[in-house]
Amino acid sequence: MHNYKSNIKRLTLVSVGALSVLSLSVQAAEWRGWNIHPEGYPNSDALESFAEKVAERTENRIEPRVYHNAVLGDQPDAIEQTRNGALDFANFNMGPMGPIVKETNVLSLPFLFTGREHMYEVMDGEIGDRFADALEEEGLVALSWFESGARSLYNTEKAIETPEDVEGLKIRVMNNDLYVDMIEALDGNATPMSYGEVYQSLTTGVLDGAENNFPSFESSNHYEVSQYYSLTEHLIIPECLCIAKSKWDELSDEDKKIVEEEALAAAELQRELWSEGSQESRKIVEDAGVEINEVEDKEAFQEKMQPLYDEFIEENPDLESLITDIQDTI
Ligand code: GTR
Repeated sequence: MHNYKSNIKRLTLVSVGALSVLSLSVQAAEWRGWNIHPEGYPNSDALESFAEKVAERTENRIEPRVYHNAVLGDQPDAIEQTRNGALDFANFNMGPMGPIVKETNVLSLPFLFTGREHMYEVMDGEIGDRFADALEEEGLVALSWFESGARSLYNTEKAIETPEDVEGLKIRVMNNDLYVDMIEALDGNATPMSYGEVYQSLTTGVLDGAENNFPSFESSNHYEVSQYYSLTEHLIIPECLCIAKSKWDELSDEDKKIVEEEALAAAELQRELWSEGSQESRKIVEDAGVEINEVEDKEAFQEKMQPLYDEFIEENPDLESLITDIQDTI
């Protein structure tokens, strides 16, 4: 009896010991990944696939884990956390990146890209590498580029057909002064706000509207409280799959190769899922009664954005050639 008991005790001790060794090694390999979107969103599925494949191919030397729904903080916060290594990887939109990596502000100039193909062409080529270099200087290694469709204006009041329709509307923008200027150029009132607060602000009237692509308009449920979606398609902003540079620098060449290849595969998957997901989201919001209108005269909006370009180039003369190089890529 006594012997049996002590055997059990020994066994327990051994297994507890084994467990803690196991959890130590898991801890050492776990990568915390930030994601703003809920599960099932195209980006979320792509990140999950990245995590799974990296774990598999590195035989769990690296175990990326994706934390969805911005539970690890809002985007500007998460950017900081990834730069200082508190987070290991993330999918970031280049919009809120502007205040930190000034080159990326170029990507927030309205109507810069003529469409998603143009954006792919630019970001997958040598110009994309220039952005990646700028990000790396600030502690972020951009391994691949996701897309985020085209952002359009939506609001609780009316269909927007002309720039004048925006006058006086309180519109939420992402955290970047360029977007404040963008809405003010249309005589609207811009409110920078984190994504997670927008739904509530639309219901209480703190905001009249916001701007985003179909998948985000749908998955954030903003469509439940914002009846008009107008196809201004004023912003096409790439997103990155970024790794903390401190983490990246620790990797062996073999693991770097695996992580990079899987990040590229994840981007390919995300882009595929995006096309499908975007159409599905559009249908969901339409079925729910959202009024979607084409904007016939987009040039009218584009013209209003010229002062933004002029001011931007005046303040950042060194970035003018980057803008023209993008415009000339086609
Ligand atoms: C989404 C984007 C997010 C976030 C969000 C927002 O389209 O994927 O990263 O930037 O928009 O409006 O804050």
